Amino acid sequence: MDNPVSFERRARIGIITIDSPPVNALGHAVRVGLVAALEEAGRDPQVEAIVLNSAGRIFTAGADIREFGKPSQAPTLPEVIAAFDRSAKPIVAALHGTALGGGLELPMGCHYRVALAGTKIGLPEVKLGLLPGAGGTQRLPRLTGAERALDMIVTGNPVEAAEALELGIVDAVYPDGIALDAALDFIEKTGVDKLTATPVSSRTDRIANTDPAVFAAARAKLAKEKPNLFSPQRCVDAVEAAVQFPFTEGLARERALFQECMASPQRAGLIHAFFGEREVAKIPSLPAGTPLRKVEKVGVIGAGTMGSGIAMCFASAGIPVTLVDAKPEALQAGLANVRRTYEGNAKKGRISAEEAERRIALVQPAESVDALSDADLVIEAVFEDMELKKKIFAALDRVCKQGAILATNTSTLDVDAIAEATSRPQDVCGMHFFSPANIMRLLENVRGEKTSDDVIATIMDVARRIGKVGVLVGVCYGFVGNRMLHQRGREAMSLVEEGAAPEQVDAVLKGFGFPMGHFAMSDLAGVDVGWRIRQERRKAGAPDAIAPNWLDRIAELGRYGQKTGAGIYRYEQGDRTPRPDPEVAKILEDYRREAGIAPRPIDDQEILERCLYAMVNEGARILEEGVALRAVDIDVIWLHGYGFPAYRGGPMFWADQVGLGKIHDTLVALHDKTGEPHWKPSPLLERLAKAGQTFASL
Ligand code: 3H9
Repeated sequence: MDNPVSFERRARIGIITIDSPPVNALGHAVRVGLVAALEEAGRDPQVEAIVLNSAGRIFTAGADIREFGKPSQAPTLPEVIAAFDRSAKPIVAALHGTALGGGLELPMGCHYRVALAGTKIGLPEVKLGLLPGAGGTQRLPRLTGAERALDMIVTGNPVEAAEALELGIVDAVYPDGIALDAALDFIEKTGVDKLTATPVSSRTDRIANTDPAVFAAARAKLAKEKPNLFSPQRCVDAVEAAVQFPFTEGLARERALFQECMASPQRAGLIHAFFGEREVAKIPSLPAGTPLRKVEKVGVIGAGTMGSGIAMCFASAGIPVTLVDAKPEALQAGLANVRRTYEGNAKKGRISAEEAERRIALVQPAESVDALSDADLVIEAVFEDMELKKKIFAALDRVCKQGAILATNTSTLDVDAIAEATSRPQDVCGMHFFSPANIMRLLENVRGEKTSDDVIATIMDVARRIGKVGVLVGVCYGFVGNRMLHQRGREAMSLVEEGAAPEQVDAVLKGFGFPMGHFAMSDLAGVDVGWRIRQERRKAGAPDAIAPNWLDRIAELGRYGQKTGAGIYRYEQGDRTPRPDPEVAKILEDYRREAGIAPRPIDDQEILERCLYAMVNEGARILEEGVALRAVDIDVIWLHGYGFPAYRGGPMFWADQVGLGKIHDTLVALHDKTGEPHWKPSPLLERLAKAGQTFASL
């Protein structure tokens, strides 16, 4: 492989260039190259100042994350940065695109930094369960003061170049052009002789008078907002060390804390989540170079909450949408929702008022599907009624141009049966958005039996264009996410039937890291929604239909959840906090008595195992059937659609950490005890457990 770092001299300036696509990560070869180039610059008597820059669209994305967990190879990143820090010749880093993590720590080891406008600059390590481990926690406070550094390091959020200038992270911002030219201009304007090789590490002016209260406040805030996370608290410890100790000691403290984070299971889970999000975009079965269909005009049918939310996904990406609803009042309500949302975004300063108007104008109303004759992609989002959907697809078949992609947003119905209502099943697929569609990042793209490869490639690309995490799934009831949720729901209901309180089940799931418990989520989504689905499943004689239970009783009483002020919990006026309700306790008591169930105390461990192992077993079945391509696809669905805690990596990754042998044995014990068929371990889980393997090994 070519050397990813090159050196050249232009007159009195030595230029070091990193060129390591795709993101100039600072892997071993780059680190070796950087040290060699710096030595060459140091040796060359004609070089008076040095520029560090890089090729491509990203300055550098930081340390090479793929090296984590492997033995480190010298020179390490801190060693490379130390060499830059002590260079006798002044070094100017030329930033463009993105400078993140080690990709900012390295420039902070230089003596000056210039950036092109718009460059994103930050230390996002905390999002990977880490802290900046190459001097970032020691040098950033020396540039910005401890308080701002703490904020950037603990949130991991980057700032743009203009703000970085205000904060003191960079010394100059250039409007556009080439970063190298900007650095050369900076040197020329300053004068080579005037540049000094004063390292950031030697500065103390910005941290000298730090109020120790900022650390206590940061710790208290984290304990409240992110009680389960390990690395944010270590970030605070490391920044505190910057103000408490001389640089070298602070650096040693940072290193020790970094190693603690590196060894934590949260780091492994978060890095799995990072790569998983990128992995799901790759569909191994698609032939290389599968062409993409053009998607420039979109139609959405159904102007309800879902349909108008989907329309906004496209409008936000600058793609015009025709929103169709046969009922004029529904159409007006949908458009009003679009307007309200965008105007609200503008009010909160998330977008400009002009941008809000531009997006609103991109959504055009129509009362008939006839308006969709030139749409490239149509997404149907009417309510779950097979006959209605078939009618709509037959109409689309008549109206839409050849090559248009016809997608259904169904969450429960058979995409293949819908496709059969058209003469072009190869163009039909599912695009299952999650509510609220304009906010939730997950998109289950459903491949029907006859969906063509180019349709699959196109909808995966569409997901990327509208900022969603698209995951390809096959046809089955509930696809991947809801099918597994159904298992968790059944267990949660059974646990309450047997004696647990709904709030106990929810507390266990929240303690595990879900943002809300199962029953609080039911109240949010509407208890009637699950009730109707259960009734349909019973009517259809589905093998996994759940027998009538206490939750049906709650729905029968009109307690539909937040929207009716009471559901499984009670709610106070204008407050969404779920509060345990004595009336529900009474309903449960009566229900158990009538059903002849003697309630028993249930411990938290049993709740956790039954809720989650049921999901893992279903996930294994889903994998076996090929409904999900890989275990990581299931993980990503749960991370982005259902709030599975990212630091646990997703249900299948988590199961691997627990040990498939242990899960298998618990499933067998539950099956022996209850005789319930759903507790029978799936053949895949059984095979992996017996071979001592993991889902990741598949
Ligand atoms: C760190 O620096 C630790 C130090 O403090 C201490 C060390 C001692 N390494 O996201 P994309 C891959 S921790 C390896 O699709 P975009 C990525 O997987 C690091 N690979 O592009 C993908 O591969 P593939 C702190 C990386 O334009 C390809 O590059 N830094 C890395 O949408 C393209 O990525 C971060 O946390 C990496 N560091 O977004 C930044 N980064 O094609 C992490 C990316 O095989 N990176 N890849 O699927 C990002 O946030 C985004 O990638 C970035 C570009 C915004 C840079």
